Amino acid sequence: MITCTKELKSSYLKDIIRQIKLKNNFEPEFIQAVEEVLSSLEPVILEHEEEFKASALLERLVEPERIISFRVPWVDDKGQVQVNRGYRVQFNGSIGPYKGGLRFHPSVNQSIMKFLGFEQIFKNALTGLPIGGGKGGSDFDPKGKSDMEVMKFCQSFMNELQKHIGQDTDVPAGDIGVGAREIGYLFGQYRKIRNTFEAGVLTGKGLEYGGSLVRKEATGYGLMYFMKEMLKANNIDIKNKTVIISGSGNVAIYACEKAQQMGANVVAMSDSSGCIYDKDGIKNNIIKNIKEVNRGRIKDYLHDVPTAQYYENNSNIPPVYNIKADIILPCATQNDITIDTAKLLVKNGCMAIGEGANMPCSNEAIEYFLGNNILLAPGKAANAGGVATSALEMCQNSMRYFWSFDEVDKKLENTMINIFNQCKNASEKYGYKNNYVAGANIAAFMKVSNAMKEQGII
Ligand code: NDP
Ligand code: 2IT
Repeated sequence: MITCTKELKSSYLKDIIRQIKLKNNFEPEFIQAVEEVLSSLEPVILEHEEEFKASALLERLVEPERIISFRVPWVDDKGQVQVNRGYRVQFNGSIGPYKGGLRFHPSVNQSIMKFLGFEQIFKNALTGLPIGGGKGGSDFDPKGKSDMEVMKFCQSFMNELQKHIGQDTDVPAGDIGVGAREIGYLFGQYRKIRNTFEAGVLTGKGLEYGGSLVRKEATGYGLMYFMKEMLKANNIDIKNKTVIISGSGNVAIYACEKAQQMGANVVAMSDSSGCIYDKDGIKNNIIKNIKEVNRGRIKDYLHDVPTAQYYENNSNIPPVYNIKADIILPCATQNDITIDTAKLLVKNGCMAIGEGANMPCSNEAIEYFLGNNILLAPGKAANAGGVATSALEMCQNSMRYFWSFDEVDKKLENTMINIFNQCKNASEKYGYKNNYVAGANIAAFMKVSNAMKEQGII
């Protein structure tokens, strides 16, 4: 399905992909995300080629409505001035206020911001909730920084960001390196500058000041609700299946929790330094303590469970992927699974991949999985539970009310089942078999392109 550009039939599509590569020459992640989406849309584009061409629909779809880039100066604990670069990409607001996370990681650059913003447009459309696509962040590295330094950075970041966001304009949330602590500091600074308690301006807030129950768990839980539904549609029971998870952050921890609740056996998790293997099943409360409380390394697991094993990252294939499992959940970062890793996973007999992270599989890896009949739950559908619950947080903020844990959890589960059905139906309608990657892209594109069409050339 992710057809090579040279195999495409639509001359319009080929031309667009050529233009995007030329225009965004230095943005490989963005080109990768666009190529994956556009090539799978070919059957829809062929049906409407003249209409899309006349309104330059694809040209407009791949050009962000706005990119904001700004200086973030702050003073570290030694009194030295540090300068980082901040971003907000407001990609597409046709179905609601821009919505998407903030990533604080040293690798952040415009290419990564644009790929994440582009993915978010389609993900948000799949939720069925009124949210457009955006993303932001900074090359700031929270690792090893004191709380005070993180606070000072967040305050400086918000000094500029506040000019561009608002509950009806653009609503940021967390992503890599941005959790409850950072959202708290960002919200505090926004409230101070604007002199207003505008709860709906950020999501992922603490429960005491407008946060929603289940938001913390939502991406990981949602991933597993999607996975269960995908397996069920293929007559597979998740119970007793072996699972490995790449990453041990917010998404990974709650994917692990829900997988265990569903009766699966999670045997490995990782961070950027290495992975742990516990054949008796990962003790998730220990991982939570290491990552959520101590901000430590995954290796620390061995202090509590000396029978577990630790493998350091030292080759192009992260060691977590050497461990045999039925279900693979990449929940760390983009391009974690390259073609070499994909070949290894297939050789080791995996049956399903659930993308908790955004774009964790390279396009070649996706192609390889699909070609080998591996069930692939694409990130923009399978990890949409986080942003869907963010939209529920916005809804509760507007009502000045809140729902119970079970109420939000049930809405999340229904949303994920609905997203799975959209992927399945769109994939079948266009002649793809069990190709939920194409299904997600097509179902989302139909919504966004219709909204763009009805709003005219803007
Ligand atoms: P966290 O910061 O909580 O955790 C990130 C995890 O991934 C950590 O274990 C981290 O290890 C690992 N990781 C990050 N970067 C790298 C890297 N370059 N190489 C190897 N490992 C890395 O982030 P989240 O759990 O929130 O996000 C994980 C993924 O899920 C991201 O792709 C994000 O975009 C996506 N996502 C997040 C959502 C959310 O609601 N939070 C919603 C939907 C998608 P270490 O600590 O060593 O860096
Ligand atoms: O990638 C994502 O969907 C997120 N980081 C969550 C975004 C949000 O607004 O909750």
